[in-house]
Amino acid sequence: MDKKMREIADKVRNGVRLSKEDGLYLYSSNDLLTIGMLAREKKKEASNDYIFFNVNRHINLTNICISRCKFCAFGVDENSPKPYTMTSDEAFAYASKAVDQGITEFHIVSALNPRLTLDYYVEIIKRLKTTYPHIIIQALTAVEIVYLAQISNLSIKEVLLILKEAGLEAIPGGGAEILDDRIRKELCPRKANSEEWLEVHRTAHELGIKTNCTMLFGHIESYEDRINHLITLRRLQDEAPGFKAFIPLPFLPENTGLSNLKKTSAVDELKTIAISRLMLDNIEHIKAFWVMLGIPIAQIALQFGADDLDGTIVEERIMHAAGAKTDKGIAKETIINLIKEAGYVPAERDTLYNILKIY
Ligand code: V47
Repeated sequence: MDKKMREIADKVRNGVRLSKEDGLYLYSSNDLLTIGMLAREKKKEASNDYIFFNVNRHINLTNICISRCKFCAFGVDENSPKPYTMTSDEAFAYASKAVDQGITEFHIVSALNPRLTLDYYVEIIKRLKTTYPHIIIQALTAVEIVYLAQISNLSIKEVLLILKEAGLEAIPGGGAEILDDRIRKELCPRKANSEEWLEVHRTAHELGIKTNCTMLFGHIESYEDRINHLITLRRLQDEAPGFKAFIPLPFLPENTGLSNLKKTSAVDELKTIAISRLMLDNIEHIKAFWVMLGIPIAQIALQFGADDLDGTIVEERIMHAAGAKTDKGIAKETIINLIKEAGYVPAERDTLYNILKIY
C-alpha cells in the first residue's frame, strides 16, 4: 500500500468518512485488490456473511416515452414499429403469471407516456395489492413520479400520497443517471432534473416510503462526476434517511444514441462497486445487478463490497433492449448456488431487506 492508500485504509477502518479527494484517489489507483479488500471489510460490517437476493417480477407497462434519453434503447416513439402499452387487465395477467413462483415483489418501471394518467397507475397498483397483499409493490422511478405530478397538476408529495394509499411501498432507484444538470442536459434534457429527482426521494423518505438509488456510469461522465454523484446521494441520506440500496449501473451502448461508446471494463465495474461501498458509508446495501454486469462479474463483485444480487426478475426488458447478454430472468436455485460458490450465505429478503429465509 502506498502512503495515501494507507491513510484511506485507516479512515475506512476507523469509521472516518472518505472525502471527494479520497474517492478520486481510489479511481486513480491501480491497486484494485486493496480497494476490494477494504470494501469487503465494510460489507462485512453491514451484512456479515450474508448475500441478499429476492424473488421478484419486473413489469414494464409501456415503452412509449417522450423523454428519449440518449443512453436508452427501451423507450420509443408512439409511431415507431414496436410501441406497446399494457391495459390494466394485461398488466394484471402479466404480473399474475409469476405469482406461483413465490415472488415477493413486483418491480414496476415504465416510461413517460403522455397517454397514461395517474389513475392508470393507481388502478394497477390497487388491483395488484388487493389481490396479492403479501407481495410488495416497488414502482415508479422518481422521473416517472415528477412527470405524473406535472401532467396531473399535483405536487410530488400529493402524487406520492395517492400512490402510497393505493399500495405502493417502495420506489426503485432508476432515473438518477448522474445527478448533475450539465450531464443531464446532454443525456436526458426532457426529464426530471437533479433537484427534482432528489426531491422525490427526500419526500418519499419523509413519508416512510423506502427507496433505492442508482448511478449510470461509463458514458460521458468523468470520475469526478461519479464521486460528486455518490456524495450527493450520501448527503441526502444524512438529511432524510430512507435509501435501502445503491445500484451502480454500467452503461450498455447497443441500440442507443451513444452506440459509438465502448462498454465498461471489468476493472472499472469492480472498482466502481468497491468505491461505492467505501464512499456510501450510510447506505447499507450495494447491489451487483447481474443483468448488466453479467453473472461472472456479479459473482466476483461479492468480493468487492456488494452484498446483494437483486432478483429473479423473470423478464427484463430495459437492459436487454440495450444489448444485455444475460438471460432475461434467473432461477432462484442459480442465485443460491452463485452465492454459495462465492463463499457466502444466501439470504432471501423482501424489498425492505427483511430476511425471509437463509439457505
Ligand atoms: O434509470 C437505461 C438505466 C435504469 C440503459 O431500484 C441503462 O432495485 C445501462 O434503475 N445501459 C432503470 N443502463 C433500471 C433501474 C433498476 C434496475 C434494477 C434494480 C433497481 C432497484 C433499479 O436503467 C434507468 C437507467 O439508468 N438504463 N438504459 C443502458 N443502455
